[in-house]
Order: sequence, then structure tokens, then C-alpha cells
Amino acid sequence: MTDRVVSQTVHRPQRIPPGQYRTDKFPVLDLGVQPPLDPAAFRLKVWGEVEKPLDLSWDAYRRLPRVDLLADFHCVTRWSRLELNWSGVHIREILKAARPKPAAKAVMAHCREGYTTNVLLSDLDDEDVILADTLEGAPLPLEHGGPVRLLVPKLYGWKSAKFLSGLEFLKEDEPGYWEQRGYHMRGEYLAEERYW
Ligand SMILES: Nc1nc2c(c(=O)[nH]1)N[C@H]1C(S)=C(S)[C@@H](COP(=O)(O)O)O[C@H]1N2
Ligand SMILES: [Mo]
Repeated sequence: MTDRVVSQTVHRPQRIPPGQYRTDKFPVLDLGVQPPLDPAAFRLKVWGEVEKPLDLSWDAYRRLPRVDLLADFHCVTRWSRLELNWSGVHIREILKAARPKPAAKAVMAHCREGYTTNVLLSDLDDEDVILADTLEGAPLPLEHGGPVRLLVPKLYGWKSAKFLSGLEFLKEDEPGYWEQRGYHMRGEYLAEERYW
């Protein structure tokens, strides 16, 4: 049986956060490079401050327990898209398999085109954080980060790494691509943690 999670973003009394407007589209936003990938060539690596580094093939990834997630998506460029239906693998399946060491404080998500973004382990290890490979019942399209992306709905969209290739566990929080260029280290949208 597949578990179903409704994200905390859906339960917020104020669905549209301060400074955002609602769109019924799901805009595509990235650096303009969408590296094609045949799922057969997919690898997901987990390394750094973990007891058991992982290097998962597509088949190994697809054998992990599945979860459905209903969540809202808020981009720092001010559009908000409510009620997206995702499926994939709960982040806690990855944490259970890789076992972060006590020193692990943050995670750097690595993507196939070179994009990176950092997330505190305490933000990553949450009920509504998944690796998504399915959107509205269909395989996650390349433009939205297929075959697999990270989803951290409570943070602005730039934390939801598309074209995911790796998760690096770190002792200290370090800035990723946009964080080095002025975006907030955490990016929680209710607090409007947009830029520093
Ligand atoms: N690999 C990668 N992931 C990325 C980005 C990117 O440029 N490369 N852009 C981020 C930004 S700024 C946003 S708002 C969301 C947009 O996701 P979408 O294109 O599915 O709407 O992806 C995030 N993840
Ligand atoms: Mo963004």
C-alpha cells in the first residue's frame, strides 16, 4: 500500500503566503539547461556524513517504498501553485538506509546540470519531504526535473532540486548555487526568507 501525505503547506490557514500571487499554471524555472536522462542511466548517490553511502540505480530506487504527496509550491519569484499531486520515495526511506552521522547538520542537493542547493537536515527530515518521480499520475517530465527531483514544500521552490543526482551530508550548512548569489540560506516562505 502506498502511503498518502498531505503537506503542511496545504493546511496553512493562509494558503497564499505574504508577497505571493496564485497561478493555475505550473511554470518552469531553472538555469535553462535541462539535461536529458534515460531512467536506465539514473544514479542517485548519497555520501558525506552518513554511516552507509548509497549509489542507487533506477531499479534499486524503484524498489523503495512509495508515497503520494499533495503539496503547494511557492517560488521566490512570487508565483504560487496550489495542490500538486506528486508520488515518489519519502526522504525518510533514504535517511533510514544511509543513516546520517550525529555530526550531520545539512545536506547539499546535487543536480545533473551542476545546480546545487543546501537544506538543513532538520528541514529535510520532515513529514512532507520526498524524492518525486511522478507528477499528476505521469512520470515527472524533464522540464519539472525528471526523472527524480527533491521536494521540500515548506521552503521556496529553489530548494526543490530538479534533475537530482546526489545528496551530500555536511557537518556545516554551506551555500548552494543561488545561496552563493544572495538567496537566503534557509528559504522558509512564511517568514519570507527570500534574500539576505
Ligand atoms: N537542477 C535544478 N533544480 C532547480 C533549479 C535549477 O535551475 N536547476 N531551479 C530551482 C528554482 S529557482 C525553482 S523556482 C524550481 C522550479 O521548479 P519547476 O520548474 O518545476 O517549477 O526549481 C528549482 N530547482
Ligand atoms: Mo525559483
